[in-house]
Amino acid sequence: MAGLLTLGETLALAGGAAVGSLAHVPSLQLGIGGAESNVAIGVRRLGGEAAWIGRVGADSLGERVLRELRAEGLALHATVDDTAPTALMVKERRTAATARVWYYRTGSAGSRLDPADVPSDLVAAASVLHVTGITPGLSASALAATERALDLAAEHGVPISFDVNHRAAVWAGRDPGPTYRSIAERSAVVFAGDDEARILLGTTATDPAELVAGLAGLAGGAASAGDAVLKLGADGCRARIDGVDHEVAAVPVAVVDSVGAGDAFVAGYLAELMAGRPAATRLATAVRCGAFACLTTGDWEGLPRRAELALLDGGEPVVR
Ligand code: KDG
Repeated sequence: MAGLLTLGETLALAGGAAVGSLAHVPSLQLGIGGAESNVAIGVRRLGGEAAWIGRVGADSLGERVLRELRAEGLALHATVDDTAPTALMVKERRTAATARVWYYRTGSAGSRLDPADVPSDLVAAASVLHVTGITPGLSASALAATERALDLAAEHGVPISFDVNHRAAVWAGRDPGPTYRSIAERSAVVFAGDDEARILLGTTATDPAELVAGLAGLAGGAASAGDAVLKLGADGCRARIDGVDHEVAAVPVAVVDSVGAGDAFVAGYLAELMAGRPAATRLATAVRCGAFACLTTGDWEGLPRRAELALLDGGEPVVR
C-alpha cells in the first residue's frame, strides 16, 4: 500500500480524569497512545494512507488498541502475542499545564516486535517509512525489526522519516546517541526537539540555527543531504529543506496537554510531503496540527481533519 508505513508500540493509556496527583484523583480515563500510531492517525485524518506494524497482547487492552487504530482507518499488520501483555502508560496531569507519564512496558508484547513482523512487500510499497527513536530502544528484537525496516526501505528506495522522540525511561542506563545517529544518516528527513537534537549531535549548542544545520548535515549521510526539522513547541519550528532555511511561528493556543503535539506536527508535515506540497505548506500544516493536539487531553484524539485546519483562525463560534 502506498502511503505512510510505520512500526512501533502502541500502549493502553490510563490518564487522570481531572487535574491533580494520581494519589488523589478518584478515577482514570482509558485510551491508547503510541508515537508512531499517533503519526499514522494524523496522516489518515489529513487524507493520506497509513499502515502500522506492531504487537499487542492477547488481552482486552490489546483489543482496544487494535479497535481504535482500525477505527481511524489504519491498515494494521498486527501480531497478537499471547505470551506478553499489552503495555500500559499512566498519565498524570499534576497541573493544568504539565503532565507526567509512567510506563509499564518492560517485557510487553509491543516491545517484542521482531524482524519477522516486518513484511518486505509492505516496506517496498510504502511512500515513506516513518520510525522513531523509541522502537529501537524497546528491546534487541525491536531494534532488529527497526533495522530490517530501514534496510528494506534503503533497498527499495523508500524515503525514511525519523523523529528522534527521545524517551529517557526507555533508554535508561544506555546511550541512544549512536543508534539515533545511525538512523538519521539513513533518513531523508529528521525531526527533533532542541534537547533531542543535542543528544543526536552530541553537542551543548543552544542556537537553533546551529542545531538545524547540524541535523541537516547528518541527515541522509554523506552521499545526499537530507532535510532537518527542529520542533520548538511554543516557538514554532526551524527547518532546512532542500538546502533552504525556514522559520515558522507556532499557532498560539490555550494548551490543555502538549503530549502528542510533536507527533501531530510530524503527521502534518508528512501528510503534505506525500501529497506533493511544498516545504512552506508542509511546515504550516505541521505547526497547525501541533497546536490542535495541545487542545485535548488525549495523545491523538485532537488531531485535525483537513476541513478543520482553518478552525484555529477563528470565525463563527457556533456553526449550525
Ligand atoms: O508521543 C506521544 C507519546 O508519548 C505517546 O503517545 C506514547 O509512544 C509513546 C511513548 O513512548 O511515550
